[in-house]
Amino acid sequence: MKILMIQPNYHSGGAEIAGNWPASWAPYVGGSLKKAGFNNVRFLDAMVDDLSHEEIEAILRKNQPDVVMVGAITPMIYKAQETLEIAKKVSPSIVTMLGGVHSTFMYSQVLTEAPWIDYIVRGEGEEIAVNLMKAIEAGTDKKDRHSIKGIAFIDNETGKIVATPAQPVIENLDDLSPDWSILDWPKYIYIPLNTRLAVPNFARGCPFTCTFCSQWKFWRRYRARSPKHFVDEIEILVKEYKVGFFILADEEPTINKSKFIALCQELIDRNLNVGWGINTRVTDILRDVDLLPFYRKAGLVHVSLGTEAASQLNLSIFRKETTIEENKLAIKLLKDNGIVAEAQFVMGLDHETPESIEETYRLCSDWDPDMANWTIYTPWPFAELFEELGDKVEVRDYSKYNFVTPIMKPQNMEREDVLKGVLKSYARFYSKKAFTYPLIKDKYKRKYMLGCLKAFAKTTLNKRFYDLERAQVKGLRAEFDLGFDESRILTKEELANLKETRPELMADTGFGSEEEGYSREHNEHDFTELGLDEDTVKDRMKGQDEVRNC
Ligand code: B12
Ligand code: SF4
Repeated sequence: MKILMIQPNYHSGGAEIAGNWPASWAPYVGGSLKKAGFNNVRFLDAMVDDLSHEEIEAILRKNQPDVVMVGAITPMIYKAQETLEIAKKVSPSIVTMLGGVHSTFMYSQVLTEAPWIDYIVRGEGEEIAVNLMKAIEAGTDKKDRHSIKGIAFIDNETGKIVATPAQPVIENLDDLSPDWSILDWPKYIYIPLNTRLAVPNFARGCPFTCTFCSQWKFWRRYRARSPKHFVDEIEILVKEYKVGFFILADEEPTINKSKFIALCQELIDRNLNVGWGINTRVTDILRDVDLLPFYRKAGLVHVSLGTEAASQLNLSIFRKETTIEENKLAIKLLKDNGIVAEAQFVMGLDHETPESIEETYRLCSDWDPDMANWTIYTPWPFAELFEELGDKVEVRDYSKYNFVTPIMKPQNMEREDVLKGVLKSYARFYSKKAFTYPLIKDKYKRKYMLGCLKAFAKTTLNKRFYDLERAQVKGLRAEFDLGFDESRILTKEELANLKETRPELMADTGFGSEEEGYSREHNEHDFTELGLDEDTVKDRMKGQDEVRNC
């Protein structure tokens, strides 16, 4: 059976500006298919190759796959739907399959809008894809699909949308067997180091339950691989595919301190000479202050820090003095240890004003991180907070749910002004850094920072950064058209009656929680299995309703 996996061609000019990132779902799901005996699995990266619909169609006509699989996060959902529509147009006999976080929760809307999608795979894809593919190959899928766990589809007989019970999570992540050979490696270059980039998964899920976040719901239970199994994979990536840098795809890589230390030790012992980066929280850096030289020795060269203080700042300026000091300290500690420190700020919350944007910029200047990243608050339609926001979320054009477009209008500011303020912060921050990066003494770090600057400058000039193409320069002023699809902006009346009039637009937020062991209410945790120390738990429990970006 010929299986073609496609990453939809979606761009928003955020993190992607650092280079060409491989889509990890494809090697992970593709690897499990191969292990199950499906040997003809290929991957088309329409995003990195920037393929038009016509080009995708031509490739599909030439290759005539039996199954087309597409993965999508929220902003790329329409592109994903369109990609699968092309597949059905090429041949109605092609089985179309969609997976990823958005359709896991929003299958009802997706199947209503895109009835040409045969199957939606909900949640962690490896095992479900194999079960489904076996049925497709045997020609029994239509007959048996009600008993295949973790899928959604339109029942041909009734015309109704059906979602089967969720598949249990993969308890032992050491069972993962990603097939990295499906990637066309020379494409995946990380600009800061001009080397190949991989995005492997060490741990999945998160033991916390922040109300604005959906990742903990998606993965359901926190699990980590054994450090040895994980580093075996890194060894393959380095030795077979010449990967020089990897960024962990994890939500919470450092929470289990002993496992993280073991991972670093394993990397040191194998002397793989590979750099890597993570996203983590300030408190983990402070917790591990004595270990930072050890982490650096293991190749950890870039740490992107969550945004607790920035959100506090938005909500009530300088309310928690200590946290702001902690952020500053964590940045200093990382820098002192030769690790690139990146600060992340979430902007555009309800209380944002031009003054608070300026204040955030000043604070950032004071902390002086090596890099700074301003993302715009995005209300995922399946996160708990979304329900609380209720009729405030009138923009339902999910293609703009991308961290670079203000979906929510702050009380006292226009959306466009949030965007302008953020862009101004970027311009000021990086124009200053252009003078200081060349003076960095550490050769590796200097190369890294100048590479980042190059990526930033290049994508600003070609207007890919932050989707700058939407700016119209009028004299000395720039005007922005946020480009929302008007038909996807709901009125107050529509919003008030959504559940009754448009039930398909509602998320299935209960995904997989009915099964024994998965149900987690907000603020309900069982950390015993992780063996976390009391301080870590206490720290993670505070400020759960505030916006963090892990
Ligand atoms: C790496 C990464 C990127 C890379 C993407 C690389 C790529 N080509 O996919 C880059 C840096 C380019 C990127 C960009 C963006 N990203 Co990003 N990114 C991540 C990150 C850190 C890891 C994702 C990952 O690889 N996970 C590991 C894989 C194995 O998991 P997975 O993709 O979910 O796949 C599993 C299942 O979903 C399922 N599955 C997925 N697809 C399919 C398809 C089929 C057919 C099947 C059967 C199963 C299946 O099976 C897989 C294995 O179990 C996550 C944060 C996180 N910790 O998860 C954010 C995250 C996915 N990104 C996010 C966002 C919003 C963006 C941007 C819009 C932000 C921006 N403006 O920069 C852009 C959009 C892309 C673009 N081009 O503009 C959000 C998405 C939230 C949402 N609700 O949709 C996340 C969750 C971050 C967050 N905290 O909110 N991102
Ligand atoms: S925001 Fe971070 S800490 Fe909170 S639930 Fe999501 S992944 Fe976990």
